[in-house]
Amino acid sequence: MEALMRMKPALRPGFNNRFYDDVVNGLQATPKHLDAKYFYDAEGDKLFQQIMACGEYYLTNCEMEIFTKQTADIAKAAMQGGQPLDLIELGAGDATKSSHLLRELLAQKADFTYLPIDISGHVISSLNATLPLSLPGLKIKGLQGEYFEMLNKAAAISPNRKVVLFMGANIGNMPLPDAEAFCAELRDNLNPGDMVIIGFDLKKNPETILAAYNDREGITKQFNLNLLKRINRELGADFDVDQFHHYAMYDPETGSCKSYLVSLKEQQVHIPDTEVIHFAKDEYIYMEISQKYTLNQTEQFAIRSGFKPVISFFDSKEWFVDTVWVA
Ligand code: AVI
Repeated sequence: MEALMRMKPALRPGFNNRFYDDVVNGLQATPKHLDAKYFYDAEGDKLFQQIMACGEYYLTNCEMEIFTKQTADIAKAAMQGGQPLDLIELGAGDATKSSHLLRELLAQKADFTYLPIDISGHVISSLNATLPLSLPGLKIKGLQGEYFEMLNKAAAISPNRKVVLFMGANIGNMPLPDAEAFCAELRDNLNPGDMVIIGFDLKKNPETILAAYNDREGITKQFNLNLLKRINRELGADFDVDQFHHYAMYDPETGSCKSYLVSLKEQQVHIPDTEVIHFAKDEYIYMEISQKYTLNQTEQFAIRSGFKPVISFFDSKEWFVDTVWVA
């Protein structure tokens, strides 16, 4: 292992150069930052499952309530405009929530194919193998890769009308301008009449939001620290994770919830083949944004990116919305 770490990064077998470059650039920048997409290695996936199951993290339960209690109405909205259709899910994960919609569409004998898209090959092969067993008759074609590349592939596979699911408030992990650019690009990749169903976490009591990202058990803290551990594991760095404090804050005016890791002392971190990274005491690494919206903002967002908002589905507390836009 040590010998492997002494090799030039680009020469190591299986080395993720993109990860290395992003980490080094982020830690050499002012202020320091890391890309939240790197939270999700095997350990990060497990910690995220624990976050979703913890009491304070309301988002999953709210969206689950929408997809279990309003399944027929969501199916009706998706099927408007005729069949057959391709139901595409961006970042499908284990499809727990969307499988309720799939079951409903099967019960209604809709002519559709489910195309989950995920960056993880493991996720896609597991969905391809398990979903047809729990949902007999399901036509599934999992696509492993980047969202827009796979959307193009889906368009090339069939001319069917597309309904794109983008759930879990994943859009919240993009800063506002990036989220808008993402929606505009999504629109450019669809045809008139195609639809998207997007999950947004809504503005609510600031304490409720903050608690979701600062849970008492410290799972979110571990989730953040795991990225430093991942950098140690995969890039041979020497972060002392006990010397970083997890700090989450929510600004009710802008709706942005942000998390940081704050250095508890002046310290240095070594990453092979690059300059030493210096941390002043109290210097922070910006880790993640989880943007919260008003319904009105989501509608403006739809319009600015070339969609027409059609219908919105809320949970009973109106903390979360899955909103349907037509291209
Ligand atoms: C995946 N994403 C929507 C989560 C969120 O709520 O922003 C990620 C997360 N980060 C900390 N807790 C959950």
